[in-house]
Amino acid sequence: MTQPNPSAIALHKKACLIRSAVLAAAAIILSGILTQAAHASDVMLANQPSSEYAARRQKLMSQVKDGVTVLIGAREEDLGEVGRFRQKNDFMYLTGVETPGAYLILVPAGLIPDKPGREILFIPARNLIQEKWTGPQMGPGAEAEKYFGIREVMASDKFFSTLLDIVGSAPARAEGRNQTAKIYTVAPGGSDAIMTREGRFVETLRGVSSAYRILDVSRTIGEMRKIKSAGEQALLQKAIDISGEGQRDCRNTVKPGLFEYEVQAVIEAAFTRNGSERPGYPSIVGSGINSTVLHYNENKKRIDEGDLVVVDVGAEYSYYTADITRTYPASGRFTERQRQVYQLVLDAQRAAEKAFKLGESTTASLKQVASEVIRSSPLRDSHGNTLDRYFIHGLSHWLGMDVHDVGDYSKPLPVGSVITIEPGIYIPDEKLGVRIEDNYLITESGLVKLSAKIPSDPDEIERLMTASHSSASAGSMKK
Ligand SMILES: [Mn+2]
Repeated sequence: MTQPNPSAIALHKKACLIRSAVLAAAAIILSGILTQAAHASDVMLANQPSSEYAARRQKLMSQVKDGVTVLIGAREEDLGEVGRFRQKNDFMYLTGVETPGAYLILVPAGLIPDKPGREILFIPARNLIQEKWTGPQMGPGAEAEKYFGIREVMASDKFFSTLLDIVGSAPARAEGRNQTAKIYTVAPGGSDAIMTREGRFVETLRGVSSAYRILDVSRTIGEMRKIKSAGEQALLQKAIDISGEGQRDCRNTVKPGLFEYEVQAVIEAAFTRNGSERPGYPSIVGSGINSTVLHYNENKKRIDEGDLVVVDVGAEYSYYTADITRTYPASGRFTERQRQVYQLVLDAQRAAEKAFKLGESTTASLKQVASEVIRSSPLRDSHGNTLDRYFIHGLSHWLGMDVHDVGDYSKPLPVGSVITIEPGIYIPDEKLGVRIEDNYLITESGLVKLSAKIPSDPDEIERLMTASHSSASAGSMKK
């Protein structure tokens, strides 16, 4: 299958933007970046020091000693014309490099007898014509090596031949009847995996030699990413605090007559205004019947009097995303039924928090606690059933660079991991959905609720909504 060259299309589409001064300006900016790099011993890459990325690569190589690890970075055209460039999370986690079209090869020490380890980043050679549109890019070579803190930075078009050289010089290992050289990569899954770049990479390798054994490294990286360093925790806290600003503006805005997308706009404006690059996932603003649809994100309905509005949003900050859900009564006051269900969801969340025991609790054990709270409540649906049948999703997931972050769930929650606790009850017959979701860090002394400052108490929510709505009408009276 052939593909058009998307970057050529992009250049054509943007041709009206040509400014001859841009290239000169770009060159000046780039020289500024490089000068800065030459003086800084530890460059910050997406708000984390290059030394931290280097330590992650070392740790990965200490766990994957019997083969070469290869990662493929995102390309400018991967999101087409609609998306801003975003590096892939595994690649970002190990390099901090946001240059489009990059590759990484890690060769652990001793894989090639008597040779030290190697880490090679491949980035495209500079293209001054392209840079007129996309801005200055760092090219391969010594300056990039210093800037990124990576031992070798070569041109992307050398990636495949360099990989074959390295694999060829590693001694083949007898394994069963075959002589194999192991290549670890993020192997794609699913039925159309072969259509992905990673899938084509794997197929190409298989075409070169049947002696290659290609293995998935994503679980190993996933277990590393599960434990957040102090620096990562700070970025998550920032993402959570920005999401709190969005929830506050939402609380002050939401009212009957507005469309869900108007509320979404207010929330995402708060994200952008506070330095968030993008929402970590499509914002969910679901009112009335939509409050019972878990991943509703069309946000097109007009909010009615008496609706509950489920607002599940998360700002992304430097590649880390929050995931906060609040449920608001559109008119500023819960009905008695809404308040009972809301209080039950809150009780379930608090019970799960309280039940947490380091070294024992798993996401499954916490879910059991929350479900039991809902099951044992006297509240019933119109058929007399208990409400636990309306708690239809998991209680918790890892949170990090991915909103549903990577990592195994089978073991007790470890220190340094970050989870959500998000019970919910969704009764379509009553057009009544409630979800309350907060974010927690696991520490030696227990759970720390990172989103504690974002109000979820029903009395407080009513008080704050009433105060903001009456001050809004007082403001309009003055005019
Ligand atoms: Mn969530």
